Amino acid sequence: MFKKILIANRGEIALRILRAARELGVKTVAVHSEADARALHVRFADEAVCIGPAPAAKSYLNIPAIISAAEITAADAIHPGYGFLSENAEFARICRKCGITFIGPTPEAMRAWGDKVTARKNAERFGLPLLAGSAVLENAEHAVREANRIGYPVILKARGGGGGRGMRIVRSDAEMPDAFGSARREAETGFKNPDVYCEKYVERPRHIEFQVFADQHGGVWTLGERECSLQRRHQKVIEEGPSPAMTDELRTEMANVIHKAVSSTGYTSLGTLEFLMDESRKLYFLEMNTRVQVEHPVTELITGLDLVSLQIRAAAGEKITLPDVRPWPLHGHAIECRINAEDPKTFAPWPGLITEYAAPGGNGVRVDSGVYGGWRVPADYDSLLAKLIVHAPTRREAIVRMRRALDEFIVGGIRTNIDLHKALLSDHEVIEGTMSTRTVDRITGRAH
Ligand code: MV4
Repeated sequence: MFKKILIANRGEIALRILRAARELGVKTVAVHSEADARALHVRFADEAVCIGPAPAAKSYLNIPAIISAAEITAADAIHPGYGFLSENAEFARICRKCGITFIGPTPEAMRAWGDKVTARKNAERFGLPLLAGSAVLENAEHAVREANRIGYPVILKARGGGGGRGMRIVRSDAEMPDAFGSARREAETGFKNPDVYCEKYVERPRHIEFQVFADQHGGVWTLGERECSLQRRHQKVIEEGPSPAMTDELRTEMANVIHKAVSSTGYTSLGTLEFLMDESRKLYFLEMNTRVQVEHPVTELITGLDLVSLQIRAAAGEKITLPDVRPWPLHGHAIECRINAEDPKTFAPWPGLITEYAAPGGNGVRVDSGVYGGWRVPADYDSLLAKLIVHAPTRREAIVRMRRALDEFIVGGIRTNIDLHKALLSDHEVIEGTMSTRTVDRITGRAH
């Protein structure tokens, strides 16, 4: 096992990793920006190093400063959390070169799955279901030819993309030249790679993702799915597991194909395979996330596993002895609400001083938070304050429990999206479990 882990992140995920490390008997190093000197992760860690000014580019994305902090404190591993450097293959490669274990997949695996065209090729080769799609499009005429082969509507996507940026829906030949041009320009500015490809567009999809975990000794576990359709502008708002649209039969089938794909590519560590589900409940592979995800607690509660602890143990080379059962048995129902500091009307971030803070508790309630009363939320980072996660025997009981917990949550001094969560959890589609990626827009009004 490692002696000391440096956590290259902040907020609730930094605390989550600190806690797992402490329970494994591993010392911890926090890094922080000047804006985060009084943040909770700095207070909880055994040691803390300031790595630069508030802007992330100068601190949490500052590779030389982070590597220096690891060397000065003699940390033997770095956990990147999510966001920031977590999917940066170059950072993982530099860690390896410096003799520091990057807690995540290999740089080669990150590069292969991070490139959407290679990811699609891998998926095809190993039997994951895919939407009809193209290779990289050479020019607008090529795009028109491919769109006609696939059939409109199609969606243009950036090869280096993800998270929805640079996507264009195209419904006819006439729209293609402009859409192709702007998709390429956006891909070039956003991802420093102008390559775009196209795919059949699914109109009202659900977003369903499968959690996987693999050790370095050939052990691979597929740990059920999460339903993440409740999103606004590609930011997830509520996640739950299991998905209300999943059947035992489909879950078993997916667990088998995913197990095969993950084993065949030699993938290690935690990973998430994202799928779209169409209205006939067919699933199509979209992309793989090669990091621990914000919503991992949903899977922890329904599987009974500590995913972050497993991720650290696997990175240390431990052979993991979990039962080889497929699909992994799921217990009860979990829901996660992301509590953000934001303007309830415009959804703009609302940084500032938290004057009052009391988190809910009681049976079946978990709060992963990075904040406390008296702390000032900086304007420099994303607006996630806390994750409120509930677990109950059934979906219906989990919704009731979440409403009860939301009613208990006290955050004073800043605005939050707690009322949005209450509105979502009283919407008929959400209650019935028939939501799609359009549901949040309908409830909030599309004007924003
Ligand atoms: C799609 C799609 C429909 N058809 N691909 C958005 C994020 C990126 N990971 C993929 N995304 C989508 N890809 C095809 N072929 C619709 C979306 C999409 C979406 C996906 C998941 C969750 C929310 C979404 C909101 C809008 C669009």
